[in-house]
Amino acid sequence: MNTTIQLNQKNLHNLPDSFVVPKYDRSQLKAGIVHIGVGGFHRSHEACYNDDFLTLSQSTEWGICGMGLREADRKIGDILKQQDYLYTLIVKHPDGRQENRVIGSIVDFVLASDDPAAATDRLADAQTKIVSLTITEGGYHFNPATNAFDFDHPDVQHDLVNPHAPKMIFGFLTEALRKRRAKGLPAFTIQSCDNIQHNGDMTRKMLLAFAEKQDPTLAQWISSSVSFPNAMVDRITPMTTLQDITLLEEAGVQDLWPVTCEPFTQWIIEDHFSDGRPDWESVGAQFVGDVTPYELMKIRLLNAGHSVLGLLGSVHGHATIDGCIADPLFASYVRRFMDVEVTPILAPVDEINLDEYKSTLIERFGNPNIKDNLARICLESSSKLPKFIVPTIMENLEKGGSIKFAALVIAAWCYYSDKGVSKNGVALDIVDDMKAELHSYASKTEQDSLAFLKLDSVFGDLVQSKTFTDEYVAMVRTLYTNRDIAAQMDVLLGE
Ligand code: CS2
Repeated sequence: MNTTIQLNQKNLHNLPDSFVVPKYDRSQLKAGIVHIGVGGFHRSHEACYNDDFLTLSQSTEWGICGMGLREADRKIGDILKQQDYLYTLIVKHPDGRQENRVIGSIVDFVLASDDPAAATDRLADAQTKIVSLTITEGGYHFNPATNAFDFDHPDVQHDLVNPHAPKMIFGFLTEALRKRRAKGLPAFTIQSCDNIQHNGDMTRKMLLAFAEKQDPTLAQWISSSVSFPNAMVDRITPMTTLQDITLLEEAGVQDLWPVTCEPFTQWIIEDHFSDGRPDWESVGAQFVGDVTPYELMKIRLLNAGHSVLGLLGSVHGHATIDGCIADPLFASYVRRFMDVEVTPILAPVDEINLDEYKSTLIERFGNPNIKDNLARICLESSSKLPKFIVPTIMENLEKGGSIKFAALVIAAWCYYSDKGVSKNGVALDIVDDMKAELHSYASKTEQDSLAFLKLDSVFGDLVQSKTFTDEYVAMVRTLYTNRDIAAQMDVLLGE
């Protein structure tokens, strides 16, 4: 009979040989980093770099304390705690090889909603030198229509008048920094790991907008003391499935929430930190003076490429990114979008050959063992597309470049938001904070072909561009008539 061993510190050295385990003394590790938003991506990326760093350096300063701000984060906190914060990172290679790697760099977890004051104490502790974030693209309270911080959210309103019991990210950071300043401690670095261009600058702008309103003197201190390095982050990390858990059980280990990812990983960071940092460059991260060309390349090609496949693929009836890439029409389409609409607006990146970068992306997307679900890709499209695709369209409109490949994606998104089914009538699993609003705008398309574009908090003033709307209206009408997105893709590729 197969016996499975529970993953925890006590059992760490009794795991099957096929599991790679941390080779550093976790009992000595202090958490120099607090990470807010312990999702799959943090666990496959920063926590993994840090695990490598701890192995190499045997440092005791740079463990990670995970932090969740919402009730929904309770589950990951509980599971991690039960496993002494250990989990398996399953790295899936395209040829079927699988590495099972136990990551040990997380050493604690705090659910901030349980006790906000304890959470801000933790952030304000002298030991905390970096606060890193994966709070999703939508978590920054940025409104593209006004280009400013969105004060309308009820949690923001709450935090403005309840500084000591915050609920949202900028309330927590402001209160923690207030405590640090009062204690005479140096500010921590705030390190965004979200897919937003100039993610550090965006975090700074949003935090200062909030702090300025709540406590202008503190805002000044934050402005002069806190570093917000911009960074480009990359590793495709699909959602964990039951099958992943079962696979580990079959290999002899019970892990209640492993993470799977591809072998590729990249982290390019601007090197300014308020209070020190781990030598992540010793384990493959790259420090540069200006991350702009790298992040632009990654967000506009990889993330946008994902959204292109995600929305067109969902309407067509594909289920996963590799399923799309296995369909030559989709593979050609995404490559053409990258070549014709994105490449011309990218600045050259020193040591990167863009052609190779794009070919590698298509290979990565095609990894048949990753099975990245389109539902994950399309999750929160309302905060992704304004960062991944709309700016590309806007720049092409200014420069007279092609916009048709992207326009069809917006048309598909309209149909997707309106009908909520693929062309075969299969219901789509749409998760978006703006789902109701997206639906309400999209559902007026049959009376007004431009209705969807009028959602200005997503599209800005795109609807004002006649060049764009001429293409878009024709596409939307055809799609609503024949429901055949593949035929439209084919036509565009043939033009
Ligand atoms: C994806 C990203 O969420 C998305 O739409 O494009 O999660 C992507 O997989 C990562 O950024 C890869 O680094």
